Amino acid sequence: MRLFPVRLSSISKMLDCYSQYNPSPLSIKQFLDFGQNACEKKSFIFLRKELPVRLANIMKEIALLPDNLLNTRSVSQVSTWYMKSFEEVIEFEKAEPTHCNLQKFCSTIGQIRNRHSEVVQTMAQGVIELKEAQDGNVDSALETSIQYFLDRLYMSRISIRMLINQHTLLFGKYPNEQGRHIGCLDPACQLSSVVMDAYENARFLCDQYYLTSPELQIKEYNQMENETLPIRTVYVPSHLYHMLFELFKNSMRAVVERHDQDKCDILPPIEVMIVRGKEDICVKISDQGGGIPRSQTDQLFKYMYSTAPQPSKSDLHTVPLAGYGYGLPISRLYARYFHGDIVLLSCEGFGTDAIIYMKALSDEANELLPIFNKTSSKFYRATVPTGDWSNQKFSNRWRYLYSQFQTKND
Ligand code: P4A
Repeated sequence: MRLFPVRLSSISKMLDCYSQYNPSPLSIKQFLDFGQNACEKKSFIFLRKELPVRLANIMKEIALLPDNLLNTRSVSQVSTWYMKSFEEVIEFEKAEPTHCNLQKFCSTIGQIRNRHSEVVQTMAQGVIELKEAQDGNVDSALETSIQYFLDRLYMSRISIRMLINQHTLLFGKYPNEQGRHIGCLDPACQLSSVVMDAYENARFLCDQYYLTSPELQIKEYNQMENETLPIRTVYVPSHLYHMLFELFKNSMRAVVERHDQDKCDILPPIEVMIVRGKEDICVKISDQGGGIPRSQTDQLFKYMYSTAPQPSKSDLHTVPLAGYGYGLPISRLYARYFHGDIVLLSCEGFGTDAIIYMKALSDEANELLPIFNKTSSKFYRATVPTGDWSNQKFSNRWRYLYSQFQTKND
């Protein structure tokens, strides 16, 4: 009978201990070098410390969430998953890197990845539960801390999944015969092919939903090399695909809805420009979808605005092309994860440019990781941020516009 509380308290001591370490960010170059001289023991020894450090850092922040969010069924579910995973990975703290233990480790972290596969949907559900419990009254202080927290939680999750994927792809049961790929990294990722792939899949959805879709035009400009060669870089193609797919869905929705009235109208194409400079690689997606006011571009990255109850899944045609889920905020996290970014520039009345920035040099593409410390914990205790500029809140107008979007498409 005494076993349980004793074990529980030792786990929470471990959590305190590991949360005091800062995560160690890796660069794309380090992931690549490491994968090319793959050593499973080294990877195991790194991960058995680094995984609990990253888990503990974010678990400390989960614990600081306001009670009304933490106590929702969904968020306490997520919190339980983290506890369980921390417990499982900590088992390897002092394990010898024997063949048997290495195998067990692989399957344990694989299980952890599966356990956490629905964290994003579940957190979104938690936010809906909170909204409902408060009759839709979520003050701006609460909204700000939810934004702050979710950005950090999802970034931590992206990074943990990257570490797990690299290890399991390189050393797991099915060692990869993926050609040039190093785990989930492509050392020669051709940007235009990821662009076309994302476009085709977004277009498929667009055609199903609207019975039409805009064309694609791609241009490349390579400042650095022979201009006839397609631009390539070291990157995680699935991350880039995720960002592009999301941006294409937005552009297609804007273009088709804007030109809907006039059935004979030819849809203006979506133009993609891929550019390599010395420091940055940019992928710019330009559409003539009518754009949005400048005051609302920031709102598109807010989790609270994109959180709406799921439409019924029974009728495929009720699922809108874009607008649900956390597409944009999470896409921006993917870009920022390796010190890139996503920026939206809209000309209201004409169209929108979305730019994906990536670091051109793989040793500058470092993981960007949340660190739990005094500064981050202060954030959760902060009350309403008092403005020190004479601006006004414009959120009401956007809320109204967004509700128009939702009803139109649901
Ligand atoms: N104009 N421009 C965009 C949208 C509109 C746009 C839009 C009405 C707004 C919300 C939305 C999808 C599209 C665009 C490209 C972008 C982002 C927004 O990358 O043309 O879903 C939430």
